Amino acid sequence: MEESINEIKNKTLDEILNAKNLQEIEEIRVKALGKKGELTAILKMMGTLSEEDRPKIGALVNLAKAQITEKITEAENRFKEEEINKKLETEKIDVTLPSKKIIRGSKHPLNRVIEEIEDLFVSMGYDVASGPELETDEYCFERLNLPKGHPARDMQDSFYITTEYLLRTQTSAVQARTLMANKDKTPIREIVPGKTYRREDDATHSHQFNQVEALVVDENISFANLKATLEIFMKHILGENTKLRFRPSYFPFTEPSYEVDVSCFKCGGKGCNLCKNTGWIELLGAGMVHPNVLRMNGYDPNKYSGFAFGTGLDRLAMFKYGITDIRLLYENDIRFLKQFDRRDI
Ligand code: FA5
Repeated sequence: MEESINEIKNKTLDEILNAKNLQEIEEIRVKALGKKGELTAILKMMGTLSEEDRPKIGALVNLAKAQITEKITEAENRFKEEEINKKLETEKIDVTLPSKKIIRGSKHPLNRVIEEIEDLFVSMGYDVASGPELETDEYCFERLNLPKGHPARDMQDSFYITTEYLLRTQTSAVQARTLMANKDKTPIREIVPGKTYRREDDATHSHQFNQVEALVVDENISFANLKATLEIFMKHILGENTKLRFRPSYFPFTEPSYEVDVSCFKCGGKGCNLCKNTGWIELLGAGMVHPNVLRMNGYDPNKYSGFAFGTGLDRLAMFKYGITDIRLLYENDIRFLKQFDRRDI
């Protein structure tokens, strides 16, 4: 019996040495030590042995079991480690490889300019207001001192939907809405960025474009307030060296009215192709709110005065970023838009 125990032990130890993987080790363990294993079978026969042989054989079997178990554990650990090393080798990450590029969207140049203007005016205590793009003739014209049949209506070529409704031609429509909604309450300080529509279409005129309107109404508002506000506005957007020039003009809703030019920021006023050698660029309409407009919309012109201006945002963005065709702003060409994903412009 001793001999067959040794034989099983040596054969099993040999098999352990030659095993190639964890699965083979498990098979060897079951064959020698499992419920129906060879050494287990010998233990089961112990009852048939004599009293003196029993402890001797028992000790021998236990010793063989212990040796086999030890070698099995050693082999298992070795195979597990090999497996981990193999995994580490195949799943290795090269941290020096360049990463995948994350494609990030960019802010549209118009939105950049709008946000910049909003931030500036909010910091000066203004509200940001809005109104409908599908507007009534009443708010777009009549309440701005432009009754039906007034020749100045021809200054803006409108998209009429019905005789009463049109796509608003100017953000000035919101002036009348604000005054009517506040009815004699002051101060009013608001800017209105928004889309406007006219029947026009060339490199500097689009059928849809953006304006930003400003309206201030209070007691003792004067031309000096308008001038100072416009200077802060234009210097902030176009640079500290920007100069302004007020030219007398006509708008039915302001009196006096002005067209305001800014010194050409490309040549600094010396004259170049951008400003057609004049040194100036026309940028906005402005004036003191017409007494008729105040009266018509619920404000006493003897007590209150105000100023308003309206500028084309597209033109402002074009000047600021050197864009030569307004249509580029609306074509969504990714090559054009990608130029504006820089944070420092
Ligand atoms: C007006 O629209 C007046 N509502 C401005 C105003 C407001 C005057 C408050 C007085 C008081 P005008 O039609 O000039 O004015 O347009 C203002 C600006 O809008 C222009 O200077 C120009 O920059 C821009 N603009 C006008 N038409 C177009 C167009 N088709 N495409 C792009 N920009 C345009």
